[in-house]
Amino acid sequence: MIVALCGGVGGAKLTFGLYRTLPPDTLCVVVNTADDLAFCGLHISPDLDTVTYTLAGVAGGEAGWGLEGDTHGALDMLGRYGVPVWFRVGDRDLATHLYRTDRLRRGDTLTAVTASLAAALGVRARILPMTDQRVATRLLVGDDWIDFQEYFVHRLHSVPVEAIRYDGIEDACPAPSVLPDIQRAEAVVIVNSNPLLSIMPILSVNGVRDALAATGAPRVAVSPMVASGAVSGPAGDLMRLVELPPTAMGVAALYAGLIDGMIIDARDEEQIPAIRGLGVEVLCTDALMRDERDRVRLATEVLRFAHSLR
Ligand code: FO1
Repeated sequence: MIVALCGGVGGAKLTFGLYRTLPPDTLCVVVNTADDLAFCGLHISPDLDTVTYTLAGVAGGEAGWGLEGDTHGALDMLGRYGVPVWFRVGDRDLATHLYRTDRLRRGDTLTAVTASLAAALGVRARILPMTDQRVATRLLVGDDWIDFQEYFVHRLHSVPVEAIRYDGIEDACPAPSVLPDIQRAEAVVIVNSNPLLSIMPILSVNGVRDALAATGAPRVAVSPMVASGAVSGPAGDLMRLVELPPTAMGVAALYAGLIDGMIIDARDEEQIPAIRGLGVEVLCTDALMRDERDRVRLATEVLRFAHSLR
């Protein structure tokens, strides 16, 4: 069993590569749920859906979220009723949120619903929410704490953020098989997701950091920073909140004590000595994923590197 810790679109690409490289039922993906939101009474879990759709091969084209070729008829009608529709939920995607919300209201857990959705879409990897409880990332913008999707989608992550918090994290227990899966993993891969928005919420769930620190399995992280900046999104900018540089070295420092190895891009080669100085081994390669071949190539290199650290 290989365990991957993952957020949304960027991380899902490498996770797809892992899924294609490994026997499918030997991959377990622990997914950030601190981006979850309520929309018209529906429970939306964007990162869980992005990972599930990506592994199922039905994810939304260029953008990477939602379903490929989806339409927005329902959203357009909601707009006519005066509902804010900046969060673009597609018609077929809506079915996922209806199904999830109905099951949750009947008392099922997010873990159970996620497993049903994945199975229905033919995904054989185990996809786990980080927790079955509600955790919500909130960001301090000016004098206001705003919701994650308000920041990320509505304000296009272009406003200055003063602080981040994960509401509910103190009481969040890991979803039932998260800790056992980390404990029996052959290797743990922290994929190239946004460190503060996607990975830190997972690491902050009670017991996850301790389980990672205690496992004897090799633990590797793939840097989302290439050439001293994030490949996409606000990851680089947010690193200043933890007083770390927006570089592979900064991410290695953030994960220090929890990783044995780091995969960085060849353009960041000069950072190798500093990262090794943290006690973290380095694999330097082409860390950009332009297409499906790149995803599989990088995943293969990541797994080979992890095994070399055993
Ligand atoms: N991201 C956007 O940038 N704009 C959207 O309108 C949007 C809608 C959306 C609907 C369903 C879903 O599962 C994801 C969606 N996302 C959208 C992606 C999502 O907000 C972010 O990628 C993640 O939360 C960050 O990991």
